[in-house]
Amino acid sequence: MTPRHVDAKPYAWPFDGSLRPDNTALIVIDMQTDFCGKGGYVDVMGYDLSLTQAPIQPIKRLFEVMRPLGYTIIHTREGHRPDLSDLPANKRWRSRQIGKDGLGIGDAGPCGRILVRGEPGWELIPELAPLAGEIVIDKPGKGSFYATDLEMVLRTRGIANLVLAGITTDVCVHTTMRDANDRGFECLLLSDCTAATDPANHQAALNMVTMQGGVFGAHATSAALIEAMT
Ligand code: C5J
Repeated sequence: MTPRHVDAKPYAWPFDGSLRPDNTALIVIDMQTDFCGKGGYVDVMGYDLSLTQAPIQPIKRLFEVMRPLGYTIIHTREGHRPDLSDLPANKRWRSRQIGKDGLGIGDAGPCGRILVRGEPGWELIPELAPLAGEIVIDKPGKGSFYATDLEMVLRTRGIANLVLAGITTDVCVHTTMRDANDRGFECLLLSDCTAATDPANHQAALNMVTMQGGVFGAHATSAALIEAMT
């Protein structure tokens, strides 16, 4: 088979040229109202929503290209059980240090209880709603592997290459990329389909990927990925 590579940094990705719909998945991390919608958690914390909203259109475009080609699409949602039995006390305490009026995870905010499963703010945004049959992973932490069946799903489908999109670059996306890399998955972070609540952290997260010959994988634009896939 002719090798297919994406023009990526610091190397043409994937390393072995094996970019195919049957072995490559797109994982879209935490595109929830709580992270990019008015009245959600990021908004309550006072961060600039335009930053975390920036990846919405590029991800939408990626769906339009990857879905008809047959690539696996996976969505994740960060959130906790309504009884908060899976919310560590320190995570809750820290979240209350910055939120308006001391609001934190589990508390009632403008979009319902913050990061609680089933609440309006916890839902994936309608623009990027999963199609029937697409996999949705619910995770209590920042990484997508911890306390989930993501690895089992990827292994069962024969996925070797993982394309990462979503928010936020420096937290849930990076944690997932690092965990995936340790598990042997070949990772590509999409620079325009991810964002952080601080642009400097977004840039730093991209730079980190390029160290040591691609210490966690590589990064590229969605345009470069689309060019390689089509
Ligand atoms: C955060 C995330 N930042 N999805 N979650 O708390 O990155």
